[in-house]
Order: sequence, then structure tokens, then C-alpha cells
Amino acid sequence: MTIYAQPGTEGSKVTFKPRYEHWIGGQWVKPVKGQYFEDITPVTGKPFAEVARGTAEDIDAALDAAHKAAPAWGKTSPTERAAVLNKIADVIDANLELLAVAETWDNGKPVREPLNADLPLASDHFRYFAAAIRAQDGDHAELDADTVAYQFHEPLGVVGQIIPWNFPILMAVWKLAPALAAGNAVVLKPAEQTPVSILVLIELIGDILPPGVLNIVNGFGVEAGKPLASSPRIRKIAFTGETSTGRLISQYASANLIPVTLELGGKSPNIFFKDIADADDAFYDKAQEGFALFAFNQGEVCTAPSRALIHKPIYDSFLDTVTARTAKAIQGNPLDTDTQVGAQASNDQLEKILSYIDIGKQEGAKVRLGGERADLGGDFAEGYYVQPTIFEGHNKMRLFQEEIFGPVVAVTSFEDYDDAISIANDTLYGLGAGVWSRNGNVAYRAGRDIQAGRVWVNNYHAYPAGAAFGGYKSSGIGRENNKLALDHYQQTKNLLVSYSENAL
Ligand code: TXE
Repeated sequence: MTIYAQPGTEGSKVTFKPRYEHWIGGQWVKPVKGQYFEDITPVTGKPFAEVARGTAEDIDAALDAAHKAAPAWGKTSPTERAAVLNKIADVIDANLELLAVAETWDNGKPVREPLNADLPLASDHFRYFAAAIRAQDGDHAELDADTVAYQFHEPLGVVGQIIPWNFPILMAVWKLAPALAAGNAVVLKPAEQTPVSILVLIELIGDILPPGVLNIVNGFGVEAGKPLASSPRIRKIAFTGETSTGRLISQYASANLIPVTLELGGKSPNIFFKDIADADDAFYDKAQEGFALFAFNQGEVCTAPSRALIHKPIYDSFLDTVTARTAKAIQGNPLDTDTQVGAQASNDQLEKILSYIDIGKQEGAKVRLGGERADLGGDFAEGYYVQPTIFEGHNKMRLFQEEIFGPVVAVTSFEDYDDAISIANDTLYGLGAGVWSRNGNVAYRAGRDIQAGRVWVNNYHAYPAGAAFGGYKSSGIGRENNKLALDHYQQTKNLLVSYSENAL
């Protein structure tokens, strides 16, 4: 067990600056309008740094820098760009504890997550796209004996990226790695709730990239995000966040006829078939863990398994077991490596979750576990903690249909295979899903029948760089991860060459 010192106290791995600016053209730049906002740590509910409050003028300055840098960066060889990405990965690995403490302080997640997942995944992501861009081939078609059509990948130029607050560093990296690998210059806006950990990363990696290739403008959605997403000076916008905001981003982008990738909300079903009770102990244990993952990262995960569907014959016994197991999850100081459930990212998010817990109770759902704000006392009394909460109800309830984005799972039973699939697909969303069965036929069919972009079969919450990720239905457009993400950041150039000596 390690308990990291709180930033600002003796022995802390990270020392935050009192004030953070924008990162534009390879340097720290003050906001044109001179305004700042406070970044609050959800761990204690107290402000810890001021951050530049960006506006359209700052976005313009960042776009100027990006346009200046884009042509030369776009012409570097894949080998050169791969070397830069690999260097960034090395710096992340070398600063693991510093970045993990910064991420925990900014977002509230237990430090074991960035140490073991977010940051190792982030450095691996850069390495994956470094390799992918070097391995990417063009294409050609022989149209006739004298005519060849060559297909080349070219960078789009300058792209915009808007980031959420639930995995601040990892979500930035998911977008940056393919964009930079493909040779684009980027203007990125972090979420206003969690800007600082990304800026701490920039302090470490900023000089590795040529000035202007990566620019960060901080600020709020309408003030800074909208001018970025609606600018005619970007060739693409990538966004992760709420579905309703995703619709707005689409509208802004359509005015300029640029492509969008949207990674939006979810209400992911996690389906437990009856045969798991007959499986060996290790597998049954793994399935129970798969249920309890709804509280992972405080439920602030777009693919959180927030609806559990349990086969009727095992409903009571499985629910008793997983309720007891979830009750043992350690909630406490997020800087303690033993802690499994930390703080919600913001006061707004805390209030949203508590209001959904009230809605659940009013709808007549039965609380099996939790159902209240968690009071940790001491330093953490003002922090944003919610007890892991298990509700029983039915799929028509708002609890089952609306994204809560908290450590709250809505549980129901199903009769048979068809019933399971019909409940699973009775949702606006289609981002993630889980299937637990030792019967290969059932598991495979369910994986194919569920309308979601990622179905985990006999595992959950794995995010390897090589596995394509994205939503069906209202959960989004396009894919991240996997080499196919490069397509979203590249233009196709077709060069149609005649080698014939004859006249046309
Ligand atoms: O999201 P927003 P919020 C869901 C989750 C959460 C809810 C609200 O259910 O409770 O959304 O969170 C920027 N033009 N997810 O309000 O508003 C904003 O500044 C341009 C799921 O924080 O979508 C931030 O950088 N940009 C999700 C980013 O969009 C705008 C992760 C996300 O903020 C903008 C986060 C605008 N008009 C929340 N308005 C997931 N899929 O993982 C806001 N932004």
C-alpha cells in the first residue's frame, strides 16, 4: 500500500503551478481577454490552480500557430513522426507517478487507475500509432495496360479535438496519437473540469513536438469549444462527451462540410447467462468481478456496465453474491493505492448522480446497496463521493434508459436468450456491452446480436490500442483505437497516371 502525499504538501510527486495558460505555438500564452477560472479537485472539493479561460480569440491564435506548423509536419516521414511519438511514450512512462497523482487530483479517480491503466494505455497508444503509421501502405489499381491509379494517404491539415473529463489524459491521447501520426497539426480543448493534468503532460512533452503542431486552448464549451468546432479553419473535429453536445458539434461541422468523429453516451448491458453458475470457481469469480466493474472509475465511463441483466434461474443467488462483493469495494482517499472507488469528477456530476438515485427511488426501483452520498469525513468531507449503488427494477425505468455516469447499476432479470437480447437492445445507445457465458454458441450469438460497437465476451473494461472502439445508434460516429482510426485523420489522394505514349 502506498499513500501519495497531497499536492501542495511535503513529499508530493507533483507541484502544480498556481496558474496555467494556453499552450500555443510551443509556448505558454496568456488568454487574450485576460480571464481565468478555478480548477477544483474533487478529492477535497477545494480549488488548486487557475486556468486560462479561452475565447474565440485564443482559438484563432492557436489555429494560426497550427496552420503555420501543419505543412512541414505533414511532410515529415512516417519514421520521423514515429520517433516523436515513441519519445512521448517514453516520457509518460518515466513520469508515471507524477502524472498519476496529477490525474487523480484533477479528476478524483483512485490513483491505482492511472498507475495501472490510464497511463500505461496512453504510452502504449502512442507506440501503437507510431508502429501503425510506419506499417501503413498505399494502394494502387491497374486500370489498363498503360494506366495506373495510385492511392496515397495525406494528412487533413489542421484538426480540432474536444476532450471530456472522465479520462482526461487517456481521452486526449486517443485523439492525439492517430492525428499526429497521420501528420496533422492539432488544436485541442480539454474539459473545463479537468484541464490541469493534460497541461502537466504538456510541460513534459511540449518540446518534443515542433512548435504549433500541438496547441491547447483551455476553457468552457460554448466560449472555447464552439468557436473551435465551428471554425472554417479546421478540416475535422473529434469530440467525446454528452450525446446532446455531440449533436451540436455535428451541426457546427456540417456548416463547414468537415468530417466528425463523435464518441458519446452509453447505457451498456452486462448479460449474465445461467450457465456461469455451473462453471469452475475461477470463471464464476471472474463473472462476479465483471458485474462489480460498474463502480470502476466511479461509473464515469462511457461504456460503464450500468445495466445488469441476470438470467432468472440464477438471479437471486448471483445478485446476493455480487451485492456482497460490491459492498466490500474500498472507497476512500483516492491517493491511496488500495482505494478502488474515488470521487466523482465535479460537483455538477455529484448532483446529477444523486438526483438519479432519487428518481430511481421515486420510480419504485429497489435499492439493494448504497443509494446515498458517501461521507468520508476529515480532509475528504467536502469531496464528491457517492456510495456504489445497486438498484433492481425494469428496463422501462429512467434508471435503465438514461446515462447516469456514476457508480450506479440498474439490475433486472431475463427469461431466455431472446428476452436478453431484446432488453439489451431496448436503448437509444449502443456503445458497449458484456456477455458472460461458458456456452460458446450463446456467447458468440449474443455478441453479434447486441447492437453495440464493443461487446466484451467473458471480460469487460479492456481497452487495448489495437481494438476498434466506437458507438452504434446515439453513441457516436466513427471509431477510435486500432489502425483504422488513421482513416479519420487522412485524406485519400488518387493519382491517375497514364503511361501510354498514344494521344488521348
Ligand atoms: O459533457 P459535455 P458534460 C456525459 C455524462 C455526463 C454528461 C454531461 O453523462 O454526465 O455527459 O457532462 C465541451 N461546443 N458524458 O456536461 O458538455 C466541454 O467543454 C463545443 C459522457 O461535461 O458534452 C467538454 O470539453 N464544445 C462522455 C466536452 O465538450 C462543447 C464523457 C464534454 O462536455 C460544447 C463526458 C459546445 N457547445 C460526459 N459544450 C463519454 N462519452 O465518455 C460542451 N463542450
